Amino acid sequence: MKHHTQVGIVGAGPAGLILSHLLHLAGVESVVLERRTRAEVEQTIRAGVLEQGTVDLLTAMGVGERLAREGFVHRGIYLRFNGVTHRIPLHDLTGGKTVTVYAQHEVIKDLIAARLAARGQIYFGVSDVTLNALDSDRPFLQFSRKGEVIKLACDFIGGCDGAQGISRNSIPSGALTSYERLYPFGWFGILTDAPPSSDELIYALHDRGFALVSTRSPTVQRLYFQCDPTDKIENWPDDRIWEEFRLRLATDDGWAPKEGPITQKVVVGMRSLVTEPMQYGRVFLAGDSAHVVPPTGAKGLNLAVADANVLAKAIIAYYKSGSKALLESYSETALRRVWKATRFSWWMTSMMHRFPDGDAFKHRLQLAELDYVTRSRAGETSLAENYVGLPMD
Ligand code: RFL
Ligand code: PHB
Repeated sequence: MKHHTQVGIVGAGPAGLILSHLLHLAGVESVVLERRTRAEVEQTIRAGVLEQGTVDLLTAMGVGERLAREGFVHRGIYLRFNGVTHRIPLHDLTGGKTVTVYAQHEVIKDLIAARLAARGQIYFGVSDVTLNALDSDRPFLQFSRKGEVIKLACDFIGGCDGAQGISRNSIPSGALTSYERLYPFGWFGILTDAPPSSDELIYALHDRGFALVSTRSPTVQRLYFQCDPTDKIENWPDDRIWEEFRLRLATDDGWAPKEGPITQKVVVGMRSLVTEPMQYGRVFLAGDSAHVVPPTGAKGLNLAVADANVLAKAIIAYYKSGSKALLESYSETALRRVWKATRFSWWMTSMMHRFPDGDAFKHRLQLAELDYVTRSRAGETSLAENYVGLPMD
C-alpha cells in the first residue's frame, strides 16, 4: 500500500477511471479509491448513449475494442408526437457523426480491466474517505480499508465521486456556487428481455407524458416513461407498464413496442445542477460531482468523460512543463461545455415532458417547437449537433 501518489482520485465511475487511465498513458501515477465493490460498480445499470467524441476518446485510449464489436452505431433518432414519427438524421446533419449505444457498465468493465492490466491501483470497498488540507501544497486523502486507516498524500485530488459523493461537500461552503433546477417528474425505467422495437431511439411526447425506447442488445431493451418522481415500482405491475407504453408510443399506423419479461424496474428523479467553480485549491471536481443533468439529452456520462479529458490534459501539462496554466483554466474550460449540455438537456426535457400543471398553452408551444425542430433544417441541425456532442474542449 502506497502512502504517496501524484493524483488521488475519489470514485471509480467513468470520470475517475478515464482520468486515471489517461494519466497512466502519459506516465502520471494515480490511485483510485472506490466505496463500492468491483462487482457493484460493474453491475450498476445507467446510461447507454455515447457521443462520437466519447467513442473516439475511448478508442484512442485503447479501450474501444469491445465497444467497436458490441456497440450499436446509430445514425439518427426519432421524435414522435401527435401519433407521427419524424427522423432526425444525425449523421447527415453533422458531417458524418453518429452516437453509439453501449451500456455505461460495459464501459466501466472495459476501463477497470485496462487499469488492472496496466497494474493500475484501484482500491474497491474503502470507507470513510475524507479530503484534507485542500488549499495547501500537501493535500491528502484518508480512508479505511480492511480495518486499517490509511493516509494517502497527493499532489492533486480528483473529486470524481458522483452526485452523492463527498468531494464537493469537502470544499468550504462559500467557495462554491450551485445552480439548481428540479423538474416535477421522474422517469420509470425498465429492462426487458425482448428483441429491439426500433432500429433507432424513439423520444415520444404524448398527452399522457414522455416515453423513450432505447436498447441494450439484440435480446435486451431499455425503455422509460415519465412518471411522478415519488411513484413506487410496486404501483406498476408488468401489464400496467406495457399498457402505458402502448398508449404513449401509439402511432396512426399502429406501431406497438415488442413486449417481453421485465427484468428491472427503477424510478429516477430529474434535476439540473451546476457547481462553480469546479476546483478549489488542489482538488478538481469532474463529472456528476460537479454537475447533474436530466437524462433526456443523454449527456451525463459524456460530460463526465469530457471533464476527465480536460483535467487529464491539464495535469499532464503540469508534470511535463511545470506550467499550471491549464490547471488554472480547467474549471472555465469544462464549464463552457457543461453549461451548453445543461442548456440542451433542460431544453429537451422541457420540450418532451407533460408538466403536471396541465398548462394547455405550454403544451401547444411544445408541439409547435417539435413541429419546428422536425421541419426546419436549422432546427434539426441544432438538435443533431448537440445530441452527437459538441467539441470536447
Ligand atoms: P458516477 O458514475 O456516479 O461514479 C462515481 C463513483 O464514486 C463512488 N463514490 C465514492 N467512492 C469513494 N468514497 C465516497 N465517499 C464515494 N461516493 C461515491 C461511487 O460509488 C461511484 O462508483 O459518476 P461519474 O463518473 O461522474 O459519471 C457520471 C455518470 O455516471 C452519469 O452522468 C450518467 O450515468 C448519467 N446518465 C446518462 N448519461 C449519458 O451520457 N447518456 C445516457 O444515456 C444516460 N442515461 C444516466 C442515464 C443516468 C441515469 N440514472 C440512473 C441517474 C440514465 C439513467 C437512468
Ligand atoms: C438509455 O439507453 O439508458 C438512455 C438513452 C437515451 C437517453 C437516456 C437514457 O436520453
